[in-house]
Amino acid sequence: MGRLIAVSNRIPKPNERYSAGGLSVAVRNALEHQGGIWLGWSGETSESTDGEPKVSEVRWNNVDYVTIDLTQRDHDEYYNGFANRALWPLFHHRPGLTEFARRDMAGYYRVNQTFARTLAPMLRHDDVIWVHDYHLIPLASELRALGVKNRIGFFLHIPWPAPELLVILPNHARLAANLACYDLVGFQTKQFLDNFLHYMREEMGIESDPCGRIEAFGRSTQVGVFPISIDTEEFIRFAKEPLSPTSRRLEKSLEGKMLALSVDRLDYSKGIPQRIEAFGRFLELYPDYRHQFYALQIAPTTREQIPEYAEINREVAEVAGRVNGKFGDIDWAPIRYVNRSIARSALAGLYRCARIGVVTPLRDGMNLVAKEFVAAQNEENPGVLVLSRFAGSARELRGAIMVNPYDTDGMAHAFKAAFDMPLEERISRIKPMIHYLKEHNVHRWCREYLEALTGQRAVAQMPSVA
Ligand code: GDG
Repeated sequence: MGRLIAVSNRIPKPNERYSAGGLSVAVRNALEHQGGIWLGWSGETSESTDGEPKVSEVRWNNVDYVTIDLTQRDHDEYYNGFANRALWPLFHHRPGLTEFARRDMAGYYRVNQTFARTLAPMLRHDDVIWVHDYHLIPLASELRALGVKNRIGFFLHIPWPAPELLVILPNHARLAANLACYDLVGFQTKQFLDNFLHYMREEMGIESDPCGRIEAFGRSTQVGVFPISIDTEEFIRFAKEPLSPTSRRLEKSLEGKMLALSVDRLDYSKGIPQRIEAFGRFLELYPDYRHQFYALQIAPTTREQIPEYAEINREVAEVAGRVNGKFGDIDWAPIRYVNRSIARSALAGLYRCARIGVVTPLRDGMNLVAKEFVAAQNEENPGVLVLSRFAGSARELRGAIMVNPYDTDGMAHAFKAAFDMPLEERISRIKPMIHYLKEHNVHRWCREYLEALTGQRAVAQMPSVA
């Protein structure tokens, strides 16, 4: 294999090794090992005078980090528009929040063209290209249009929707044709892969063979399931370190009460208001638990320029205030809400302080927080994971208490079961999951994907489960 070329909407800073997430660490390891390029948006907007975008390059440990500025219009149409107001809500099964505008769609294709035009002249014939996520679905077709013949893979980090929802997008057929320009398309779960194959069969009349190969639009594309994971050893290591000052402050403030912890980007797909509502219901059904626990929600703001995100911010603050007002006392309030980011190295300690980890998205590609929570637990005295059946990780983390986040009473009962769970059962649930995550870490995910992309491994259609 030649060099590895990774492309994603945003890329980490070259020297940001430990503050970056597991995905960045794994992709960066592969890039440094093979040598290569990581291309993405700089996070900046600037107006171009000659029609060409501002491109910056930094070389660090065998890797060229290449970033492109967007114009304000690109940013509005491609990022805030088509990617985050059309694809994100629709792929998370929220058609009511989906705003489709032809202008945004044109911006989406235009930015993908800009990425392709920037990348194509940098390529060597044996480079292998790995494209990440929904912002860049058309990138391979734009590269192919420029004559690029290299192997190109795509990995979708978010769900692929059911066919009857996908067809709401006026350009659904074009997106499918865009995907067919890749040599390998990876999904997080078998359900998302099945949604895609079902769409290809029903809408396009294209069948896959038993190995997950589809012949469409004059090309052959392999599809497969590659559930992403975390840097498990890193989390275990972090969790074993002495508690950070942040975790110590938290532990002290609990005054011996139990902690239910949730960590999410502030996003309507994560089910945060429904979860806080369920804590209110829990206190209504089981008043003996008043003063017995704190539910801490950490939710840093994201995508704040998009109106639906300002709305979820308001909604979470409102429901947390209401539940605290109704069930709180002069010396205790059940919900603690922190609307900002916590240092990555402190997160593992917080996970370890928690009796329950509450991860209840309405729909989620994988959800790495669920895996991080499990990896951070003390095997001799672990916490309990309460997990939405609609998170991709529910397919693997079978030792969790599974919930339906739309069922407030069901969630309330699950909180009680989790708080009451005897030590022996907590241990017997957590141990196989930790063992599974040690085996299935993000480095393995990265290796298996790249081996499949370069034809060194057959694609497994069904991942193993914990
Ligand atoms: C997309 C898909 C898929 C969160 N708050 C803080 C913080 N985080 C970190 C977590 C975790 C990451 O952010 C969030 O990852 P998730 O997987 O939970 O969710 P998305 O951001 O929606 O990611 C998702 C993922 O891509 C990977 O394929 O699993 O389904 O939606 O690592 O720890 N990190 C820090 N402070 C915080 O306050 N440092």
